[in-house]
Amino acid sequence: MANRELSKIFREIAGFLRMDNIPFKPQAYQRAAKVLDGLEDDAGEIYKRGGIEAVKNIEGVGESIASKIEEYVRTGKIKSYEELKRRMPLDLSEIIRIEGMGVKKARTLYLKLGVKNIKELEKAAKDHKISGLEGFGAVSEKNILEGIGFLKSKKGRFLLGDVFFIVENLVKELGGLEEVKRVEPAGSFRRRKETVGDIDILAVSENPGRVIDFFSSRNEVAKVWGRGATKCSVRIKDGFDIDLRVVPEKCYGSALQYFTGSKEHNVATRRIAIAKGLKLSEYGLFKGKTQIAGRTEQDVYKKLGMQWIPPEMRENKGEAELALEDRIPELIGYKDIKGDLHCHSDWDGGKNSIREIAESAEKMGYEYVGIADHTKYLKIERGLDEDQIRKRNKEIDKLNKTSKIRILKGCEANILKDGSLDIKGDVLAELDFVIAGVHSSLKMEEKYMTERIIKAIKDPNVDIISHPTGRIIQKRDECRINMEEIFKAAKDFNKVLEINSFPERLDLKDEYIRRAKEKGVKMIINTDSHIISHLGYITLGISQARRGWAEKKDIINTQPLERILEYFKR
Ligand code: DGT
Ligand code: CA
Ligand code: CA
Repeated sequence: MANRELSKIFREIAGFLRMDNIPFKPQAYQRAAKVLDGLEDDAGEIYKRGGIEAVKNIEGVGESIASKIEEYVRTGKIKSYEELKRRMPLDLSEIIRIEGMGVKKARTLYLKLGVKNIKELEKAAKDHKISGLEGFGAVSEKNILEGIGFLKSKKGRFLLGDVFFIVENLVKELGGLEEVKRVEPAGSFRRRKETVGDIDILAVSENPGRVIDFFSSRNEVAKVWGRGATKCSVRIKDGFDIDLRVVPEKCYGSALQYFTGSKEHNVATRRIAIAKGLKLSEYGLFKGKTQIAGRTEQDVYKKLGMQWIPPEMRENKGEAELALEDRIPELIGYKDIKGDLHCHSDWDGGKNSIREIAESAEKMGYEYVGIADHTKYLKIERGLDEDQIRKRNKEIDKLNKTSKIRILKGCEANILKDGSLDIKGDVLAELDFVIAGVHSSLKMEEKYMTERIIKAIKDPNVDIISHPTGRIIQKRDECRINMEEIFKAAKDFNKVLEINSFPERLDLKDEYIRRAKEKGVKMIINTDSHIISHLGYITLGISQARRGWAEKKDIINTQPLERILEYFKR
């Protein structure tokens, strides 16, 4: 898995070069990092198969970057990178994770105050050494401390989306082993919580030793915390921990139930068992000394007199009671989405052309896909003005003549400070759908922010509000908004709230999804993709919808094209 390590190094190199005001090169490294993130083939394997020439064929990789990849694959490090780090011995990738801290600021703080890491940064801010520096002020000091507070509250938790595909691949590989009969992730990962502490994997095998050996000797493993006959615990190079447990088949179901949790859900189920004169543990459901269920999870719940409960609901929020009464809702399924309506194309600085997006969407089995480029207020995202939108629409019309799936014309307009949009209504009226979102002045008081969004909801051209609360998980709080009023307005004006699937957004979050559903508000699950590899994030949004107990009927893009168009009839 050299791709992820290389992409991290290239991002850091880009940062160091930007610090030195070196032109062009940083963008090249940044671009290569982005390509590596989305690359299916491993760059290390590509090199081993075809040498440096093959590496140069990777998009965005030129002579100089290819030789760095070669050096890394052969020696495990990159000399020029080590030198950069020696000259500027600061933990750049850590520091710039703080909202509002860029490389230039990190450089100034290092040169003037010797700040090398977050700990020293916090001390400098608390001692008020930063506010006096040029380019900083009392507000930056406050923002820095706020940002550090966020990182601390993270306490070693990881974004679900950052670990998701790594864990899925690992589980698939384990499943391919001859000794492994069954294998599944459990814990918060199986419940698809937005952040996870560690990953718990459960396997069935008659030869646990072999499975543990295979797992703990893998290349990705950085450290083995401990290993026994049937379990082991490791840290992998991506920084997170995995617990693997191997259990006998006859208690796989009860172990899966136990290790999926949540702890609170387990307490509730155990109490139900006790009330029936039974005992529930990871080893099975017992009547006296006899195991009466344990092989499958279904059976465990059934013998408890309960319906099987989807893991995403197991948070002790009333699901156990519903299961006893046979009232578990039929949640939206992972294959129910018929189209993604929030895709940025290369028209607004996204990575892929509309044709490429449509082809990928078709491969995902979608019936339609919506292009929602940024509009002009967002200069850094190369937002489109009225003329550019019309030009882009012509391209979409042309592509639709041959495209197998329908490409819908949309945009993601900016909700300005006063609630108006940054693009003219007559152009919006020509689109198939309009998303509107807040991307600026995020710190308004609750009353004004709420009014601002409601004004956009009332705009007859607007169909969808993107990432309604504006939060960035572990980085930025929700904007101050009265969500109850937003739900009411969305319901009254029949507008749709987005469930944004981007790993650090997941916005609406589970709690709000559940509330919106109770209020009868329609939602849409979108990815907000800027490159086609992001289209796969849809699964994360579906997970959150399921955690919010959403059903198919609550989510409009489970509907076929005609219904969607009818919905947006304008
Ligand atoms: P995480 O890792 O913090 O994101 O959250 P989980 O839910 O994955 O928790 P973890 O890894 O500590 O344990 C995995 C599951 O094992 C947990 O969801 C329920 C079960 N479990 C662990 N410790 C206890 C316990 O003390 N009591 C009960 N009832 N269940 C437990
Ligand atoms: Ca866990
Ligand atoms: Ca664990």
